[in-house]
Amino acid sequence: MSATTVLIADDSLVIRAVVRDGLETEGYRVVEAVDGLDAVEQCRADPPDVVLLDVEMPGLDGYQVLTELKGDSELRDIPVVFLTSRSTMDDVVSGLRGGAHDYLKKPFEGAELLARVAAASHVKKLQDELQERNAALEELSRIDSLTGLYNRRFLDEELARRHSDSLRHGYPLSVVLLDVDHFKLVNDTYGHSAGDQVLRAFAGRLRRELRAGDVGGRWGGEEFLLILPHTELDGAFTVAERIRSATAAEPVAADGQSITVTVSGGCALGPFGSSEAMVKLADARLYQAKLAGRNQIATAASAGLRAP
Ligand code: GH3
Ligand code: MG
Repeated sequence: MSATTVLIADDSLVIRAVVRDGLETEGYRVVEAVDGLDAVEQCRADPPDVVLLDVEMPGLDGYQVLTELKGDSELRDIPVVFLTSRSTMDDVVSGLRGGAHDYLKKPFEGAELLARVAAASHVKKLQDELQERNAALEELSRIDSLTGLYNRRFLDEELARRHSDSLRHGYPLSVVLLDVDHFKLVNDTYGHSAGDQVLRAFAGRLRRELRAGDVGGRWGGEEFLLILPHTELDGAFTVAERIRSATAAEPVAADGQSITVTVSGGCALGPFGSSEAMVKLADARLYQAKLAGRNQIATAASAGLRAP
């Protein structure tokens, strides 16, 4: 793990040297700022874990630096400890009200400096851990637990984003809805757990077939949605058809059995109307493909196309 970085912002060379000395012996990495503006710039360039901030400095004073840091979403969580020779309660209170984590009155003892920096650094570590956990949870909330693909919630949001982006920038956007044929029969014949394994294997195939920039996920049950930006209908058909033919050609090994499934698909080219309308059209074409005998991909031009 890298060392905790403390930025000391003070216009006094002596104070900076004393602080550096005390903190470096304890294993901290120390960077120095000579005034308020320098402190803000250094925080933006390389955010430290803790800021020790003098109140009276030329240019921006400590309160103004604090305001800058708190107004920046990338920097607002860095704990700030004021170093102040002003010791009235008003000064302390206005610092804390402005979002400072703590304060230290000059002149200070080395031991007190270390204790306050350690406490501030501990708070920062907990905050960082919480943020990482939140990011992991956020990622999990987009993922379907059976297949590891994106789930319906994410696909809805992503398609709405891509839909408005393709309208704004004028590029084609295709969607493909794929549905496993007679999947109820797979469950009834081989059991639900074998059915689950078939869905997982199909998800793996989708992942392999999609290009960077394409998005695929589980729309629900045994239905999967592909979002293909910058893709015309023939391109969408090619992708879907590749997945269809590979699925039909390669049986899945599940619970000691070899299970062959087929998929049908419907493609729609946009952008038009709304993202929901695009999926609705793909769904209507998927229905045509089912009616026409399954194991085929339907596009606008002609329902029930299958490559030779
Ligand atoms: P079609 O060719 O017309 O699509 O027929 P189908 O049997 O695939 O369609 P139907 O909608 O009648 O049945 C879908 C089945 O998929 C029923 C449902 O129990 C099953 N299913 C949905 N989600 C899962 C799942 O997560 N695991 C398993 N094993 N089965 C699932
Ligand atoms: Mg089905």
